[in-house]
Amino acid sequence: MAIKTILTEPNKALRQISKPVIQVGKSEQKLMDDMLETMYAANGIGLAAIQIGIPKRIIVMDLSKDENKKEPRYFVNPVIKNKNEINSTYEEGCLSVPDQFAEIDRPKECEVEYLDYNGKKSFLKAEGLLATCIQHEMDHLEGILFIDYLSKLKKSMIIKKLSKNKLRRIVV
Ligand code: GNR
Ligand code: NI
Repeated sequence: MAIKTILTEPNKALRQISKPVIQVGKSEQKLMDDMLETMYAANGIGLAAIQIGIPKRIIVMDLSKDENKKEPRYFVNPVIKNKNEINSTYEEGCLSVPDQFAEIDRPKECEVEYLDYNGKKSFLKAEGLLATCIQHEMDHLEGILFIDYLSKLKKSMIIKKLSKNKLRRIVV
């Protein structure tokens, strides 16, 4: 397993549309292992493959609060089958938008069809933070970031800040 570098906005790679996985084989499983390790190292609760520069429709997640009780989840080629018309609001953050947070509305519940770590067809009904996180990750597969839902002004302020931080990192 290996910890990979997480791409941060602004970065065109994050805007790609990720490609479906044809078969869940050894290389996809290795990618999922690396993604999970990278996510844990960054203290995130979810990660999409594109965040480490790989445009494949793969997501990993772990919402467990207890570090000693890991509950990794893997989603390959996820598709939302149904979503609640009622929204709920969560304060979202993103490892690709470091240190920025905003309240985002999304459907409160959703049903997802996907392949698991072993390539087995699976189905999940999600609500609460799990539903929010799955939708946040599935947005990454379409090149969408949570800041895209903010006003033009708020979004441009965040991108400006991130660009400045990137420059400073090069200088120091
Ligand atoms: O770590 C993360 N926390 C989080 C909090 C609220 C809603 C979504 C998320 S996902 C984020 C990790 C990440 O960037 N995944 O793409
Ligand atoms: Ni994210």
